[in-house]
Amino acid sequence: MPVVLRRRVAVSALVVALATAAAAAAVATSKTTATKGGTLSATLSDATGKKVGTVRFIPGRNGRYEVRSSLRSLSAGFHGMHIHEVGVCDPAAKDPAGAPAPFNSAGGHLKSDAAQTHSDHAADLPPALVLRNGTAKSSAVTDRLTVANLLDANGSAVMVHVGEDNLANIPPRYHAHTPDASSTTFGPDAATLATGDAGGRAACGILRKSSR
Ligand SMILES: [Cu+2]
Ligand SMILES: [Zn+2]
Repeated sequence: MPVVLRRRVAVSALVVALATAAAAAAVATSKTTATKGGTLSATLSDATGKKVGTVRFIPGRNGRYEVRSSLRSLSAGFHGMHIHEVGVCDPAAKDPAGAPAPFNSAGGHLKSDAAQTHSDHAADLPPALVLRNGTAKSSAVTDRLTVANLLDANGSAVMVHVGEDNLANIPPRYHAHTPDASSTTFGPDAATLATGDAGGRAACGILRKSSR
């Protein structure tokens, strides 16, 4: 190969290498931005105002958060746990029909895309397993969340539900028996795809930047 051509090949290889490195750096930057701002935490209270523990969001590598929870004073068994889209934990909240519905003020499950359904919501976390003494500890890593989404204009809240979360795992041999036309719906119905049927809201905590 003539020297000039060899140089050209070397230069274009260098250009490709630099472009690849720049692209990698751009990806790394966007992933870091996802969890920028340090640890977030929520102090959860039940509907009587009693504190039932904390959930912390610790930034990890590649835009991941480790979600570490330490809970108490809950009933034994599994409890659905999610992030809800509004940072308002009102124990006196009501449902649209006017019936008491503690913490309904926190809205539905946080999404990073409007088309998401349960259990693919950005919000969805593994359920909490509460021991016979009422305490629960859990740690899970998620790559679905960003600080921009968690701490957007209306904030967000961590919610522990009264009941278990079915994660919308309803095989198609089941069909809905609701009074509307959805009795022809096989598998998870609209309510399940919105919430996982975890029932009422046992404890709620507004997510904030942690001072620690
Ligand atoms: Cu929830
Ligand atoms: Zn969900």
